[in-house]
Amino acid sequence: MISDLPANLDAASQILKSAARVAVMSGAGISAESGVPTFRGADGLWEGRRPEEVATPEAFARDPEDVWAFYKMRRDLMAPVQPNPAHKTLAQWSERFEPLHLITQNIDGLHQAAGSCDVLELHGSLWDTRCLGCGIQESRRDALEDAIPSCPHCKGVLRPAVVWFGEMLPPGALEQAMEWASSCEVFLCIGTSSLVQPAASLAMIALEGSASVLEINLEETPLTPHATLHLQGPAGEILPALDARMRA
Ligand code: BJW
Ligand code: ZN
Repeated sequence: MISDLPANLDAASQILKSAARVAVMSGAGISAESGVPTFRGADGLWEGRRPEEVATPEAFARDPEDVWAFYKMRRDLMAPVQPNPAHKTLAQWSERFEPLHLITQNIDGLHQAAGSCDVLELHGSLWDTRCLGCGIQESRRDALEDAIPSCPHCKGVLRPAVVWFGEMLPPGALEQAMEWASSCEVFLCIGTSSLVQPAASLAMIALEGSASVLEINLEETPLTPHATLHLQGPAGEILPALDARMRA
């Protein structure tokens, strides 16, 4: 299924050309070509550390300074990073499709930096904090100097406003994503290992709703056997190639 990329690109562009309602799910792989490490696999962010050490509420309760050090490292790493041709193509497609619903598991903000509006961030944002005291969530792009930053409103402990394992998604986010997945004609699944729930189930919901599911990934994933087409390659090349074929 994954061997003939040119034929799959032709087939995928035909499917997209005749579609109006498109939903997109992006994962860490879409930002890899911008220089953002993915989570799993060689050189991934989890390599050498167990996710439960840094991405659970229990880890934060145990050692908030250590967890903040991980997120501050990622804020420093992300600050100069720019969107790549995959993010930019999707931003252009918001004009082409009516509608294009963009769902991301990423916390990096690169879709918005590329010009996409109304991005549904299933796992929160690296740039937002939430206060454990008063609950206020706000954007904090400034450098957070303290080892454990505190709330400017109530002096409570701040945490990154991201979704850790064992936590619920932001209120309403899953419901919105499920609605988009069940009502789209094409569901594009880009650069995700399709391992983390409930995000991974959205492609299956789209299939149940008779959508075509197009997967763009360097590798096969648990979704691949179910996908209508698997486009194997870097998202930053595949998406512009699809765009060019759709214009031809
Ligand atoms: C490229 C590329 C290029 C590279 N081009 N491609 C049901 C069954 C089993 C378990 C569960 C379940 N329901 C809930 C769970 C537990 C858990 C879960 O799913 N665990 C699994 C790991 C087994 N889920 C949760 O806890 C979720 N909460 C929840 O469900 O609440 C209700 C509930 C609670 C408790 C019990 C039951 C129900 C919350 C999940 C939150 C995930 N959070 C993280 C961290 C966010 C903050 C941060 O960034 O620090 O989100 S974990 C991490 O994984 C991050 C990512 O968004 C997420 C997905 O990763 P992604 O994007 O797929 O990245 P990678 O690295 O895995 O893959 C990259 C892919 O790109 C690869 O395939 C590459 O090949 C590819 N690639 N370069 C194209 N250039
Ligand atoms: Zn507060």
